[in-house]
Amino acid sequence: MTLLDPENTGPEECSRIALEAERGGTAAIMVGGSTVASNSVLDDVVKSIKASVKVPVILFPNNVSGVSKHADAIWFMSLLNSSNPYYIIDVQALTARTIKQYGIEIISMGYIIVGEGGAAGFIGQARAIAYDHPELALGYGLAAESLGMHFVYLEAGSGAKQPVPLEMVKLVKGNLSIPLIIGGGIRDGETARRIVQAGADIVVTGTIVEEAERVREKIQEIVKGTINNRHTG
Ligand code: 1GP
Repeated sequence: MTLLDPENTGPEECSRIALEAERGGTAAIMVGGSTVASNSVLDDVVKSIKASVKVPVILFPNNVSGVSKHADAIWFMSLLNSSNPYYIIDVQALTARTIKQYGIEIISMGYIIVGEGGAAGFIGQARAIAYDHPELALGYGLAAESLGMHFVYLEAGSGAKQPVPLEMVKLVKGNLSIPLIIGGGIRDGETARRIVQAGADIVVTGTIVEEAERVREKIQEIVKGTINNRHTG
């Protein structure tokens, strides 16, 4: 999946990148960013993307400002390892009624910040799980599953120098029954291939897509890395 941040990129550029990403084989466009502060800016970006692509457009909200009625779906996510209950349950309670009224698809997800954590970790006041403690990531992942959440996302932070380590992906996926999403710092097809081989069901790339001169080719490279490389153990 391709992540676009409306704070970095305007509506026209987002729709151009989204279309190229779709042509490159992305499964969905995710829209969000740690510092999104304007619903109207988000609305404009989502509308513009929706007008140009057929793949689903899924919100990836950072706060109450991450909600738009123009999307197909929303990751209804809880930052499980935040030290602030606001990001665990309060922002969800503040937005749940509006999201239900919008009628967009609601997809529950346990969001776990690991490693450096980037801006998401800072804003979300996460107690980021160090890379050498995969067992802690597993604990939070299993807690998400046991609470009835449908997806788990291990987030290294946008632009992370090192993506989520393979050992952490393996341990979490090896003990989890729900799909695992991995994002943060994935920049090439080979890294995507290794992460999928370790057990990721979904790989998210953002920064590299916003920076790439040839978006379609970059996405093709990453998608190629993920196809037919599924972990089967
Ligand atoms: C961030 O996991 C996503 O929320 C994507 O990270 O920007 O490093 O690809 P990148």
